[in-house]
Amino acid sequence: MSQRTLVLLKPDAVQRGLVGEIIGRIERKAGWTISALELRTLDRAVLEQHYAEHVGRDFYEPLVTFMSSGPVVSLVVEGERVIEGVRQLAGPTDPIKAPSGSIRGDFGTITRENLIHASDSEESAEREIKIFFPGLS
Ligand code: 3AN
Repeated sequence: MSQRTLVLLKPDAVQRGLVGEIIGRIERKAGWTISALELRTLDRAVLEQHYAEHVGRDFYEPLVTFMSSGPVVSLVVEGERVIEGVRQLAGPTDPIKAPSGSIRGDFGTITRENLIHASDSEESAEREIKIFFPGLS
């Protein structure tokens, strides 16, 4: 089943020079393609939409501060079971609990600075793609 998903390479990934490494892992999965890609620094309004479900949580303010601290790479990836697949490549939210071989497991230590966001469902993917790439049909 072909799907599309919204992926963000967070400010820590860009600042640490891990963009090529992470996109390379995505590109090497058979049949997945990148259909949109942009580097930009996110403002609060975009982050409030993107993280609407987390507003009011104790980690929300530090998360928004971190996510607006430098440029992120946003991309849309399309392909077979790509929603579950990119989340599998990313690993669990807490990088210390993430297995070796996953992006968070290989490169992360801090839950907030966990390198990558990937949509968690088809509904989230469509909602998030509209936020980051409103011109994409
Ligand atoms: P995931 O990105 O694994 O789907 P979410 O959607 O639950 O995780 O959380 C969104 C982001 O919020 C995470 N990627 C992480 O940066 C941050 N976050 C989530 N839980 C925590 C936490 N307990 N402490 C600090 N930051 C958190």
